[in-house]
Amino acid sequence: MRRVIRAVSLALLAVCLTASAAFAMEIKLGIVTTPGSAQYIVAEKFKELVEERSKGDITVSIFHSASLGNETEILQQIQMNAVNMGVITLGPFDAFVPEVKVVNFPFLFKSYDHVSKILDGPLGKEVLKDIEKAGFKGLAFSENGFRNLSNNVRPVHSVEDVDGLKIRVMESALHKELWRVLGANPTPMGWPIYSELEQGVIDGQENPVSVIKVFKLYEVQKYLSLTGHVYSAHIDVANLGWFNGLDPEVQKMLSDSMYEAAVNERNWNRENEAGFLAELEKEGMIIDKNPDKASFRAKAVELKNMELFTKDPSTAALLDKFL
Ligand code: EAX
Repeated sequence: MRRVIRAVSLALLAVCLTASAAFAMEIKLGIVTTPGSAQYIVAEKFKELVEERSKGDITVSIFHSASLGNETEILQQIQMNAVNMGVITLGPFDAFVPEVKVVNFPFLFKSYDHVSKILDGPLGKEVLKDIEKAGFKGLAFSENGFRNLSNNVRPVHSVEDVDGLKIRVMESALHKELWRVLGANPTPMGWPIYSELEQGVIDGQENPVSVIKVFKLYEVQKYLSLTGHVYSAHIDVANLGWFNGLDPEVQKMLSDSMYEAAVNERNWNRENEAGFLAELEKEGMIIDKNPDKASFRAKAVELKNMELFTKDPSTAALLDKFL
């Protein structure tokens, strides 16, 4: 009898384990930055919402601090579904989907309100749809913010002051071309870049205030100019085939959760930007709060007529809609 009971309970246990395995799902999500960063704040909120709403059936594992490699490598892993999702800066994205570089066009957005209006509207949806061509499901836009130039050589007020500076840029043809047009010597590199700045391999870099603060770049950069030259978004993505294979209710829950996580992070960035800037000043950075943006814009606008935007008709058409 005892043997029978044992056999039955083992069978029951096996059924339970199979049933829970059928429901349980782990989502692997990759980012290149560390806890406290914008991407992490998106990932963390997404994890919280999804685990709560799925009542624990779905867990989200966040692989951060470039433990999976740089953003280009994370995107490749998402394409293969070795990683299911990511919060990826738009810079490295344009090698996979040329159209997305339109969002990084210099001086495209007037303000954060303008950004929300466009990226949450039909044009933003069009960009998210475009990335499906490369096997990505675009769920939402989150942000690093407006990018500003920092360097260790001299104060930069107008574009002439950029001349010859060795500036690290994201791994993106657009960013490389932009800094070439502005007169710099652009050097593409994946993130992180602290030690390259510290060792003087590069003179400067460009990033939003939140990134300069969170990654303590003020320790290795002296001059900051609030050029605001490019709005730096992240696209919050999933592997398209994996996502489409999920139950429609789960898809909706993941989309809604990612959108809420993105809006929550954008608000964090926007509410904290002035405070972060004050801290950079306190840390001793010499800040030009009112550089001659018009001089930057006059050169940057030339990009519109370059191959980068003219070669691919669909990218050119999308840029026209944005401008
Ligand atoms: O999110 O590579 C970059 O300059 C990004 O802005 C960085 O990953 C911080």
